[in-house]
Amino acid sequence: HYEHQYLDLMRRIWLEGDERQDRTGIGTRSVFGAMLRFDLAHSAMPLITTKRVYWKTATRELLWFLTGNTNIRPLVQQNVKIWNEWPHARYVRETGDKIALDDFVDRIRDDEAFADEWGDLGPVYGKQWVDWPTYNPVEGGLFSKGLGINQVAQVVESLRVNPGSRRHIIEGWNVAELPEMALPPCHKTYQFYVAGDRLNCLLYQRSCDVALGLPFNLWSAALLARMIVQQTDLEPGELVWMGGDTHLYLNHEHLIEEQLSREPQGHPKLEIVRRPTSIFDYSIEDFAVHDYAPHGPIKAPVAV
Ligand code: UFP
Repeated sequence: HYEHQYLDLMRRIWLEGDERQDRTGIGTRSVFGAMLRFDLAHSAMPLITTKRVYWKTATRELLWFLTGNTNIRPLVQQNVKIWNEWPHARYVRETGDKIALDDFVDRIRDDEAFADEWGDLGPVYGKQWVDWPTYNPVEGGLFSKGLGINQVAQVVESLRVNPGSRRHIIEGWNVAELPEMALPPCHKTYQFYVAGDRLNCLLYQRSCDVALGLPFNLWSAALLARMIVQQTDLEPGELVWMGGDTHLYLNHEHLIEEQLSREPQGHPKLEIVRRPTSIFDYSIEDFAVHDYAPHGPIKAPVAV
């Protein structure tokens, strides 16, 4: 079963990883450099079955990236909570107001001006993917903003007209803008490769929370690949995932022990029920998952 790769990685990190202090202060066990490979042929998806993964949440996040929006408000309005902790922490830090997370999120949802001021994550994934900034020199050694670059549109086009290219890349790591981002990109580089009529996708992730982040990141990368497959009239190939600092948080012990005691079950498939006119026109109703009967969910706190 494809999922044994994931469980083996989790087990190896938990048993043999280096124990390290990390930015969040929680502490991790970590390995550096890891690879997983998943065959996406016949609509197969690397969806984790040893706990329930909320693939619709991850899908909504990916669709939000593709809009170029970097404010959490559209996510909050869809009840997607995954980015809420970061703007909340910034608000508490900068105002000294110790508002509870739930109350903060209600305000983001109900108060547009408040959301404009406090809901933005800075130029994270969405901005870089579809509107990477450019600069034009002006007199006096200054620069003015140029037109943004839509990397996603460019990759879809380059896959169509020049499939053999070695330059099909979507990059999130905009060095100049890292200081303005709530979190520098984790799933930072996607590369695509056409082999015959199959589209392969490689994701390089610099930092990976294997327990909470990776199930989402695998789903989203495979989903992005499938959408591009549909838009380029190719067939699904392989998803190759590569991790840099690949870790487990020490406070996720209960999740890890529980998950490692479970057996993968079933082979979920993704059906895309409609063919939108472009990569930017998908909506959540376009996706249906079949044969997903996972074990129950396992809750654990996210490290902020
Ligand atoms: N993280 C992921 N996947 C993501 C994401 C974050 O695993 O898509 F946005 C985890 C990795 C790490 C933390 O534990 O979030 C980011 O912290 P740092 O920037 O210090 O690597």
